[in-house]
Amino acid sequence: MINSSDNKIDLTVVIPCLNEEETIAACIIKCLKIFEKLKINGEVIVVDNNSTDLSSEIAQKAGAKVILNNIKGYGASLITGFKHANGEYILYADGDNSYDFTEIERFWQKKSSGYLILGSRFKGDIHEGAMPPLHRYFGTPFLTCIINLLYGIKISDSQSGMRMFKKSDIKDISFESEGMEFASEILIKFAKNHLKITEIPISLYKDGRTKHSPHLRPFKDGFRHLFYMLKCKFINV
Ligand SMILES: Nc1nc2c(ncn2[C@@H]2O[C@H](COP(=O)(O)OP(=O)(O)O)[C@@H](O)[C@H]2O)c(=O)[nH]1
Ligand SMILES: [Mg+2]
Repeated sequence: MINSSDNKIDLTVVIPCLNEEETIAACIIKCLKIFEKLKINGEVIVVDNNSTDLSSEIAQKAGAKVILNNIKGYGASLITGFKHANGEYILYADGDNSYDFTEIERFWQKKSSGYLILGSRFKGDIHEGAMPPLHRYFGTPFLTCIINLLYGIKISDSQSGMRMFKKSDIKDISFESEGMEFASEILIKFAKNHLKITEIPISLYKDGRTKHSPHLRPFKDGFRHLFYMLKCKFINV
């Protein structure tokens, strides 16, 4: 962690982590290097959800602050991470080495109050083996199309896992999704609160895992996204 004398943190990177001992250190090291390059006073927060491997120990050694979160789920971990973030801005991305944290530089150049900066893999590079064809040609385009139609937004990648916003922009927003549908919730809440969403191209690589498969369950999580989008539009108006 890099702290200036006045101790103001510019950027908090939040990484949700469940059994990512193979890749978490590489992600943190990239963050710390980019903080140094851009002279950002940054912190990395890893939110670990009872990993059964050495993720927490490795993350701590690599220079992150580790928060152990008992509530299961991707969304629950991010919500907890946001609460603990001290940075003026918050960026989050996966800890499986599929996103390139050196691309923080492009997010940082675009930083702006009132905006969610959404990394679009469809406007950038999706490397070989990085995204299953079902997600690339059906699931993500379908969910993106629905969210655009329902909420009057115009994005290309609703399922992107790399995003940045100003912490003060979410101070009056309460998030509720504990699972993967949190990716939709944050877009919906930004749209409903008249905040803007802007995209920048990012790269997606094949994750660095060899011991387990992704935590995302395509059909179950896909339906949770869809249900959440419809619920927010027609029930919790
Ligand atoms: N703390 C925590 N992290 C999670 C949980 N589920 C997934 N993650 C993390 O969230 C990120 C996204 O999960 P991933 O399996 O890569 O989903 P995918 O990229 O959509 O296939 C990874 O860094 C995971 O380790 C969870 O229940 N708790
Ligand atoms: Mg991932």
